[in-house]
Formats: sequence, structure tokens, C-alpha cells
Amino acid sequence: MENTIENLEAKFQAKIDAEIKIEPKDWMPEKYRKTLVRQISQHAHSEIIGMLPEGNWISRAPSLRRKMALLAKVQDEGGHGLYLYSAAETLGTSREQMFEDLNAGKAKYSSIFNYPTLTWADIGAVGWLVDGAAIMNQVMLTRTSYGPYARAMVRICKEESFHQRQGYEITMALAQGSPEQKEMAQDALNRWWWPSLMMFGPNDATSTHSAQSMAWKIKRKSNDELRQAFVDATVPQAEFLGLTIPDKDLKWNEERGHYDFGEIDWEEFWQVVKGGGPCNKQRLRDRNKAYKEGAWVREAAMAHAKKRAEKRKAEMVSSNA
Ligand code: BYC
Repeated sequence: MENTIENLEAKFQAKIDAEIKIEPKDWMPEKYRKTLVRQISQHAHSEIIGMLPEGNWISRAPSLRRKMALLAKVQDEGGHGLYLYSAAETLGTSREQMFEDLNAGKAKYSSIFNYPTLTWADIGAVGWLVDGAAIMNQVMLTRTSYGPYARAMVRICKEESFHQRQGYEITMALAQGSPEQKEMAQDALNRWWWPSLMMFGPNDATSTHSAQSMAWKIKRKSNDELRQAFVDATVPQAEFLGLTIPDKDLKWNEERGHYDFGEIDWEEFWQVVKGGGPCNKQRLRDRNKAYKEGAWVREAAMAHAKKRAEKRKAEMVSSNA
């Protein structure tokens, strides 16, 4: 068969349909490559920016045990960012370019991280709801069609389960504590519930990329399917805690076998995505500061790597002589 674009595309789609992973050196349509770089880099940025609202509470955690768990969680997020930047690099985009786009405010990251963490109960809500929503989305990504992304996601999901549990446990301790503590947990749920539902992205009817991404098996489930699964899994968890989900339209629909829930404020969602959320400016400023202050570490690491490579080259030359 001749290697025309049509033939290559047909062979590519046949591989996807046969559940064969696409690897970095395989032929792929330029649009597939672009979609992956867009999604994986946005995902990596979300992990890195996501460290900021939680990092805010490391020095104020209420006990040594809580502090250790939160510290480990925030470090995990940094690691997730690194796996994901590496996966995106295999598609031919440099890490420097991705950082530049993030720092300049040109790249997207998850809307959720533009909300503030006002009390310790927010750390519980972030773990329970934000990591809970992230897992719902990311479990499907362990089966995504691009090999390096799928393999990164397997490791990430294992750690995300621990994150969700630590958040739920913090919320449970507060919900079973004094009336003031229970009130803190309820207040955090009230503020984080709707932004967590927004994490799944626009409704299927308005999602621009979903149809193509599902045909390429980059995404295995639609934004609305995942959002529904999250609501169905989380409502009983809130009931168990004796907390109330802030949605007057939330009710079990026997016929559908799912919870019905209220309409998301899409105006708020798009405002946050476009840079007008409560913390967008602060996040970008803190990210730029951290990047600038970390320059010497990157330079030292690069100098060390260069020296080692030169040493290895010299050893090879002398052993061949
Ligand atoms: N926020 O056509 P759509 C974590 C954008 S972090 C901002 O549905 P797609 C954690 C979307 O990019 C985990 N933007 O797009 C870390 C697109 O704009 P562009 C984060 C959003 O890609 C630290 C436009 O809206 N998870 O776990 O098919 C501490 C149209 O959307 C959002 C991931 O990144 C949003 N919420 O589907 C704790 C998962 N939603 O690119 C926890 C990987 C949509 O055309 N990503 N947009 O300019 C995905 O699965 C998909 O990219 C999405 C969107 C489901 C998010």
C-alpha cells in the first residue's frame, strides 16, 4: 500500500481501534500530536500550579502527622508534573517552551486551582473532592492511546488514591469533631463543590475537542459521563459524613439510576479559565517567582549533567585507545 496521508491515517486509526498503543517514533497525524501536547502540558501545569494552594498550608498543618501527609502529597504533585512534562517532551515539545508558555500566562491549567484555600478544612475538601474528581478523570487516562501518557497515568493514579483518602480523612475528623469544626467542613464543601464539578470541563454539547479525542481514544469517557460518575460516587460519601451538598436540585433519579443535579454556572467557569478567577494573578505571580528562584538549581543540575557526560566520553575514548 502506498504511503499517502490517507493510507497512513487509515493505518493509524486501525491501530487505535485494535487497542495498540501509539509510541513516540510511530507515525501520527499532526493534529493527534498537537492535541496530546495541549492536553498533557495543561495536565502537567495543573499538577505544578496545584502545589500552590496546598503548599500554603504546610507550615500551618494542625499536627506533625497531618504535616507529613500534606508534605508528601504536595511533593507527589511535583513528581506528577515531571512525569507529564517528560511524556509531552516525547512528542517534540521542549520543557523550556512549556514552562515559558505557563509563566507567560499563555498556557491553560485546571480552573480549580484559581480558588483560595481559606481554612484547614479546605485541605480536606481539596483532597476529597479535587483529587476525587481528578481520579475519576485519570483512571480512564491509564488506558489512553498514547503509550508514554498512559504509563505515566498508572503511577499517578496510585498516588492520587492516597491523596483522596487523606482529604476524606481530614474532612471526617472535622465532621465528627466540635460543632465549629463540622461547620468548617460544611463551609469548605459549600465553596469547593461547584468548582470541582467544573473541573470536568464544558458540557458535551459545547466541548470542542471531545468527539475527536474520543475517536482517537485519547479520552475514553466524555466530560458529562465523568462528571455524573463523580456526583454518583461523592453524594453517599457526603451523606456518611453528615454534610450537605450545596445543590437544591440534587436528587436520586430512579429511572436513570443516577443523581440529577443543578446547572453549573458556566459564566463563572469561563471567567476563571480566561484568567478572571479569584487567584489567577496570584498563582501566575507565585509560579514566576518560584521559577526565577529555582534558576540556580536548574543551572547547577545542567552543569553537573554536562560534566558527567564529558567525563564518560573521555573514559570511552581512553578505553578504546
Ligand atoms: N480548566 O473541548 P474541551 C490534579 C478547556 S490536577 C481549564 O472539553 P478537552 C491535582 C480545554 O482545555 C489534574 N480549562 O477540552 C493537582 C479547552 O481549551 P483549549 C488536572 C479547561 O481537552 C494538584 C476548552 O476548555 N487534570 O489532579 O477535550 C493537587 C474546551 O474543553 C477545563 C487534567 O488535566 C478546566 N477545568 O477536555 C490536587 C486531566 N476544562 O485547550 C490535584 C487531563 C476544559 O482548546 N485533561 N478546559 O484552549 C483532560 O482530561 C481534558 O483536557 C479535560 C478537557 C477534561 C480537562
